Parts: sequence; structure tokens; C-alpha cells
Amino acid sequence: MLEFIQLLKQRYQAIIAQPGKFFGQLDYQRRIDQLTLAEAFVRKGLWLAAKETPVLQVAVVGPTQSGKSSLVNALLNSPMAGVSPLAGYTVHPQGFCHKVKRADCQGLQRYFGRFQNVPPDQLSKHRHDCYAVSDTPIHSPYLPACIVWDTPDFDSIDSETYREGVLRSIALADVLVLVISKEKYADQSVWDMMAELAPLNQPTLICLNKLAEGSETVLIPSLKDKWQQARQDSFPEVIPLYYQKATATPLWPEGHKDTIAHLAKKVSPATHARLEQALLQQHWSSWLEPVRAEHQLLSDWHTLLDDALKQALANYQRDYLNHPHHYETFQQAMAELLTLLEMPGLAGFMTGARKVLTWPVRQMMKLGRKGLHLADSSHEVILLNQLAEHTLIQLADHLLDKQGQNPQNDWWQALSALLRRQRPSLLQNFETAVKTYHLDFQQDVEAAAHRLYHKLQEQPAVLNSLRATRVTADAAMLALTLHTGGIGVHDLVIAPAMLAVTSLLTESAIGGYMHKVEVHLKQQQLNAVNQALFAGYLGNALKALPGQLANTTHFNISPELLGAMEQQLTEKRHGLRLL
Ligand SMILES: Nc1nc2c(ncn2[C@@H]2O[C@H](COP(=O)(O)OP(=O)(O)O)[C@@H](O)[C@H]2O)c(=O)[nH]1
Ligand SMILES: [Mg+2]
Repeated sequence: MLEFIQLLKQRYQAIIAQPGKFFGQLDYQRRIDQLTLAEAFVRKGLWLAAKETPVLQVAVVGPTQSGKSSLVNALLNSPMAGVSPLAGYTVHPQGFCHKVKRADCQGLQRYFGRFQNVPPDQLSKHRHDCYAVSDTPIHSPYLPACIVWDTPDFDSIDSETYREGVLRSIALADVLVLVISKEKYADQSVWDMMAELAPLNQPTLICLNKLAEGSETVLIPSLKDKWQQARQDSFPEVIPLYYQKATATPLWPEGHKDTIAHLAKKVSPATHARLEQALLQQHWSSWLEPVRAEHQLLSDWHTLLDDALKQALANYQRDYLNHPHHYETFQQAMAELLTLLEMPGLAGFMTGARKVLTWPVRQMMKLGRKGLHLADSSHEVILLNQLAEHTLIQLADHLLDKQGQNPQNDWWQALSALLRRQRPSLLQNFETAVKTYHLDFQQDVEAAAHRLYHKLQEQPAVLNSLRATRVTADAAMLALTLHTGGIGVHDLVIAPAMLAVTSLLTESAIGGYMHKVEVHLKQQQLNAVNQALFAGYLGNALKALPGQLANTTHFNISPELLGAMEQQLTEKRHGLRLL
């Protein structure tokens, strides 16, 4: 699931990074933030599941200049965090160990993943994917043993770049301390953030900083109002902190010595898995909305494709299998039959030629020229290639139509370009596949000939009358010439001697059986052509085409992967992992 969230986020980021604005861009940005938070929350879950972390994590968060760093210092009762009158001074998550050792906090690096742990004095303004954790000798009366995290602003304009650090710190926190100044508490960004954090269900404390004494009586009810608009859970405790003119640093009120320790008691790691699942479920349909839209397009494409391939197969049936002048495969079986019969007068020659004539496919491949000769002269092969070309032209037309109907969506356009680019290689591969099919199918032709041969041997009368005719010897000669490349398949089919032999057998006692063999052969051929060429090669190659669309402009997450993830999401096991 973690990988899937990362993948989804990465695709959103790639798409939003494309030049040009698009409708829904803000939604995309919000989803990236949600995915970042969810990814971090899932990471926290993995860490909890590894049972390596008894260390309480307290994160101090809030908007620009609200006094987060100052408050971290107040809590630590010591000036550890950098404070500045300049906005955006803190740009990295910075942890301060209080009565714990950094070394006791195994797994923190695994939680932070690609974020690099660096010593505090090496945090660079130019690199945001870093964090620092410092050991401190401090014993503050206001904090239990914990790591307290100073975090970047979550609202300033350029916070885009270090937003991930903020969200990582937040998802890591067992206890959240929201710092807002009286200038900032009404900012929409604060309450948007609080709303997004609701599913994390963290014990939270609000510090109202830089207050003029007494002003909290007016501010707190309005604050409560804002909270209740953003959240369903009960309004947290608010600690008013008064503006310290002289020290420029808030003082932690003595009356709230144990407040953080009390909040820490509410932390319940066992509920994490359930919360995690609820968080994912809450956003799932919105996150996957564009992925599903692509799946709809994909399924439209498959429908187009299935129709086109069905049409191609129907044309093949009409123009080859059922075409009285073009169908030649059965005649080839007849030619095979004649070579099996060892006609008088030809017998000696035929016995010599036998080795060449019996053609298991591999052997025929070795013969090369003859195989090629058969394929090249085959009307079927030419027709199949024409049908493939025609199908691709038709599909290209359909894609243009789709593009016209959905000008706001570039999926069809991209697919159309992809098809245009791949057309030559698709056709070339199809041609190769046709040759392979054609050679392979000679086995079935051979089998049909053998079936007729055995039937004939049960019918000595027919066999004798066949052998008695001069025309049969001529036809056998022709069949032989076909094998050696002397004539093409079509010439064989229309040769009078062959036609005469065919009609002789059709009129004979095995006529009915011959018809059955022919019908069976056609059916096999239809299946083989569909399986190897239309639904098979062409269908598979074209169905895979959208998978090659650029990942920077399309999500390209397969329905199969999404299905597997959804199953994981709804599985009870996942939610009950730690319950
Ligand atoms: N005078 C006074 N200044 C404060 C107080 N709390 C914070 N500040 C100032 O507000 C500015 C921003 O504080 P800082 O902790 O860096 O805010 P952050 O950006 O949220 O981390 C600094 O110049 C602090 O000195 C206070 O109680 N009194
Ligand atoms: Mg700061």
C-alpha cells in the first residue's frame, strides 16, 4: 500500500509539473498534500508495527511567525530552536530529545525515508528533504520524556517546497501542539490543515500566542467556532500565552506544567491501523478519480478494438474462408492427399521425393524456400496482411473521432500519436505472425489430408477409380510442382486437373466425409487466425498500447493494480492488524 500511495503521488506530481495550467490543478495540489500526509501516516504505522518506538513524539506546528520555534524553546525551558523575526526561518523538521537519547529512537530514519538526517548545523536552506535530531542535556519541567519537533510554517507561499517536511513531522507526532497568534488564528490555511488532520485523531493542544492579557476571553469562543466548523472531535484545551515584550519569548504557564504529559496519556498506538485505513478510505475515491477516468477511456478503447477485430475476422471469413474462388487451403489438403496416394507411374519419383514431401513444420522451416514460396503465393497471406492494414486505418479514424468528441482530454490524442508511430512495426510484426501461422497451419492441412487418405483406403472402389484416371496423375504432378515451388497455390487451385480430381471425389462415396473434413478445417483455421493474429497478436499489442503513454502526462495505473489495492483496503485484516 505504501508503494501504491507513493506511485500515485509521484504521478500526480509529474502531471502537475507539466508546463501550463489546467482545470482542476488546485484539486491535484490538495491531493498531493493528502497523499504526502497519508504516506507519512502509513510509514508511522509501519514503525509502530515494528514495535521499536517507545519514544513520545510531540510536534509543534502552525502558520508563519506564530511563534512555533519560540514555543519549542518555552517547552524545553531553554533556547534550543532558532527564532527569527523573518518569516520562513525554520524550513526543516528539527527534533530535540528531551530525557531520551537519539540512539534510543531506532527506526526514525526509516520513518523519514528519503529525508536525510543531518547534524543541525548542516541543515541547508537550499535542501528541504533533510531533518535533524539533537540530543539535549535539558530537563524541562513542562515536558515528559519525548522528542519535541520544531517544524516549518505550513502556510507561507513558498512553503510548497518544504511542505513535505511539515506533513512528515505532523504524521509522526503522537501529540500535536498547534501554535497560532491572534493575527493568524482566523487564517483559512490553519483550518484547512486542521480539517485534513482530523482522521489522524491526535491528542491536540492549542497555544494562542502573543496575546494581550485578557483578550483570550474574546478570542477563545471564536476559536472554538472555527474548530467546530473544521472538525467533529471535541474542542481541545487552549493555553493563552501572553506577549512578552521584554524577552520576546513566550513563557510556559506554571499552571500547565503537566498538560503535555496528560495529553500523552491519551495516545493509543493500537488504534493507528484503524485510523490509517479510515484515512485512506476517506480520500480513496477522490484520489483515484482521474485514474478511474483513464480506466473508462481504456475500456472505451477496448470496445473499439474488439469491434474492429471482430470486423476483421468477419471480413476474413467472407473474403477467404467462404469465398468460392479464394479459398485454397482445402485444395492444398487435396494436393497433400495426392502426394500420399503414390500414383502409378509417379511412384518411383514420389518415393524419392517422400522425404521432402512429408513436412512436419520444423522440417519445412528448414527447407525455407518452399515454406516462403507457399506463404508468398498464398492468397490468404496477402489478404490477412491487407486486413491488418485496413483495421489499423479504421482504428486511427476512430481515434480521431474520439479526439474530436473529447477535445479537453488529451488521452485520445496521445494514443492516436502512439498508434501512428507504431503502425509500421505493428504491421511488420503482424506479417511475421501471419507467416508463422501459415506454416504452423500446414500441420492441420496435413492432418486433413491424412484423414481423407485413411477414408479412401476404406473405400477401395473410389481409390481404384481415382488411380485409373489420367487426370489424377496430372493433378499429382501439379501437387508435386507446388511443393518444389514450380507453381503458386492459386494456380494449383484453378488447375483443371485438380478441379477434376476434387469433383470426382465430391461425387464419390466419400463426398460427404470430404465435406465434413473441409468444414472442420475451416473452423480450425478461423480459430487459429483469431487466436494467433487478430485477437492474439493484434489485439494484445493494441490493448497494451495505452500502457506506453507517458507517465508524466498520464496516471497509467492498471485496473489490476488498482483492484488489488482496493482489496487490501477493504480487507478486515488490515484494519485489525493491531487491534
Ligand atoms: N515580543 C514577543 N515576540 C514574540 C513572542 N513570541 C514570538 N515572538 C517573536 O515572533 C517572531 C517569530 O517567532 P518564531 O518562534 O521564530 O516563529 P515561527 O516562525 O513560528 O517559528 C520572533 O521574532 C519572535 O521573537 C512573544 O511572546 N513576544
Ligand atoms: Mg520557526
